[in-house]
Amino acid sequence: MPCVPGSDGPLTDDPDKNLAMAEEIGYPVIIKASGGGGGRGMRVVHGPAALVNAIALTRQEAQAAFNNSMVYMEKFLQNPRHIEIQVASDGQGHAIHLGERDCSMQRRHQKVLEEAPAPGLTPSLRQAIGTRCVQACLDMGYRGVGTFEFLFEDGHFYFIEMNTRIQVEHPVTEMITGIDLVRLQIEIAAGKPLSLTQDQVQFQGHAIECRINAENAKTFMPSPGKIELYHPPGGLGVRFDSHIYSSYSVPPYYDSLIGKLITYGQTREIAIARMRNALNEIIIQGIQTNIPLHHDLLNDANFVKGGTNIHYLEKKLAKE
Ligand code: MV4
Repeated sequence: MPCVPGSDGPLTDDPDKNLAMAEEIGYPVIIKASGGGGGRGMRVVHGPAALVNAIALTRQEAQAAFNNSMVYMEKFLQNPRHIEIQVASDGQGHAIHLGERDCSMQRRHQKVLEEAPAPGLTPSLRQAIGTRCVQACLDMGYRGVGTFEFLFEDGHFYFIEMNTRIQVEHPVTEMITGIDLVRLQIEIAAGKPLSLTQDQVQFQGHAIECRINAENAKTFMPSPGKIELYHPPGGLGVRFDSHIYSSYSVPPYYDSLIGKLITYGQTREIAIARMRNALNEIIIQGIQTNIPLHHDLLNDANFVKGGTNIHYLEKKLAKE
């Protein structure tokens, strides 16, 4: 598996060794807690003056938060995209990949919009990284659906984490493969051998998912409460996965995700056009939602061009 250049396992407490390692990798480096993930327990270090202290602090926080003080070092990639590979593996010697999703459009480690395929990724790169993930599943004896998370920069994939579950953004993969991932997961859990081979996985068209949250579109403050009026979008290539209805009360206790608006088209341009139409059509009254943010993104020249990195949204919001 291609990894970010870094320590070969957990760091020791030898300051000279750690300083030499960072020098060899090249600053900036990032110190990550082994027990962390999803953005928790990380510290970027820009030069040798801050390194030893940063390792000690990250270790302390990791011990307190995850009851695990192990930390490791990686080169810090400055402007990567977040691209992940969907897999399914039966633990009986059969594994397939279902291509990638680009999840770079995020704020504070919360994904906002995802798409498949990743703009600009070539079929040969897709096949190469997909095959690596399949091999990793076979080597591990992995059983279940899963996702290998990568940073992608300058045409190279760097593995960072694995998600051993179905994910919120799985519908974009379902739309471009026609494969029901939840069914696949249940079949695997039931002990059935994989019912699909890799050559039965064909990628067709483009899909985009906008996460609809009950929150203020500008401040991101949660906005629970009663939905007074709900009207869903529809039409060819439009899917809205949600539990809401007119008179439904969004409780204040959970994540603010209330629906996933997914559009599909033969091309990315068509998926974008259908998303713009669907965002115009959907009505959710009584609470605030982030639909205005999605309108803005779907009309953003850089998003429309495709291939924005993980910092794009936060930089865009800072400008406004
Ligand atoms: C990185 C990185 C840059 N270089 N690792 C953040 C969450 C966790 N999954 C890994 N993360 C990162 N690891 C190296 N070596 C930048 C991030 C990162 C990030 C990654 C994916 C999606 C959004 C992110 C936002 C900020 C930082």
